[in-house]
Amino acid sequence: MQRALTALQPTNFLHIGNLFGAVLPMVEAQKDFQTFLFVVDYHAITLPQEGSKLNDAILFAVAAYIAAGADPEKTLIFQQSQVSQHTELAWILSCSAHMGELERMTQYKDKSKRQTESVSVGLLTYPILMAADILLYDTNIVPVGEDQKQHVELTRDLAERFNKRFGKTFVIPEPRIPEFGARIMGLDDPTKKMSKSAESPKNYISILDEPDVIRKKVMSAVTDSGLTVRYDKSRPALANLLTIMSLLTKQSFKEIEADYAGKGYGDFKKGLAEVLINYLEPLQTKIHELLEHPDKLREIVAKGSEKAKALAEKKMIEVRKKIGVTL
Ligand code: AQP
Repeated sequence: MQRALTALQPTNFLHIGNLFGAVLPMVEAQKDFQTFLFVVDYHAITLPQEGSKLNDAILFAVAAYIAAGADPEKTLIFQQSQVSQHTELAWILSCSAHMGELERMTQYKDKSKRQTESVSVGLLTYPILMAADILLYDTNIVPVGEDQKQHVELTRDLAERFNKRFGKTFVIPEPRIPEFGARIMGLDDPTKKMSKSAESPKNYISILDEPDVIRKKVMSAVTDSGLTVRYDKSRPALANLLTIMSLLTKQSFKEIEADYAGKGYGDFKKGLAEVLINYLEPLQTKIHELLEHPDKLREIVAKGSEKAKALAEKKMIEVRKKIGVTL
């Protein structure tokens, strides 16, 4: 069976972009793939974190995956830091990665620009750790949002470089970008992707947002000055809201347009807010229920991490032999 793998950084919330771009495609992949869904806590520390909050964020991420439909019986749910082979392989890969390749990464350029203090080496080299995350498990496909495509391409380059030098070792993974929902844009700025680290919470809909917060955020979402509710790429703000509506209701743009024929943006936004509230409510209830039993979540992660470690070690035995450090 082919393998699908994706991971998210732990934060105390996920936004609907994370849900539609990465988590739900992975839930879908459970039908046809052996699936790996994990929390990349070592990626999170590329930016300053408070230890106690990180711990809660890890548990929240696991609860969110399960609430969204990840089944621990089918999907290996684990924690990156508990499988030390990830950092070991990252070091080995970093010795063949080029500075120029890393400096070219759009996400590095964006995030380093936003840093007020000096930029950590980890922020620059994190795509190598991501490559290790993927290559350790002979991953065939990586369901990710559009923003991560460049990192999966770097992973492919590093794998090909290693295979060429030391003989076939790594499977070359393919990014799987959802046709729809791969790039949900910020509600306050439709030219940039919805982002957890956005300056204003008005940028995103958190999957934990309360009904009133959702109403306020949607009503204040940027729109252009048009009047009719019609999908048009040249009106990116409305196009983004229509995309979100379509993802939530599974309706086509034509069907949504028909529902709002003769009505204005205000009505459409009101409708979208209610759809979002109804969509997120059962997910929120489930997340809160799961978080009431943190020990169960810890057990799932511990079991998953143990299984992942065994698979990762198998790959590392091969890697260590190939590079010549096994005596
Ligand atoms: N706006 C988005 N639309 C669709 N998919 C998205 N993803 C992120 N933003 C969108 C996908 O969600 C996963 C999260 O990966 P991550 O935890 O490494 O975070 P990220 O890619 O850096 O994006 P975030 O979550 O918004 O955080 P910041 O603010 O740190 O950039 C990935 O599969 C990503 O593609």
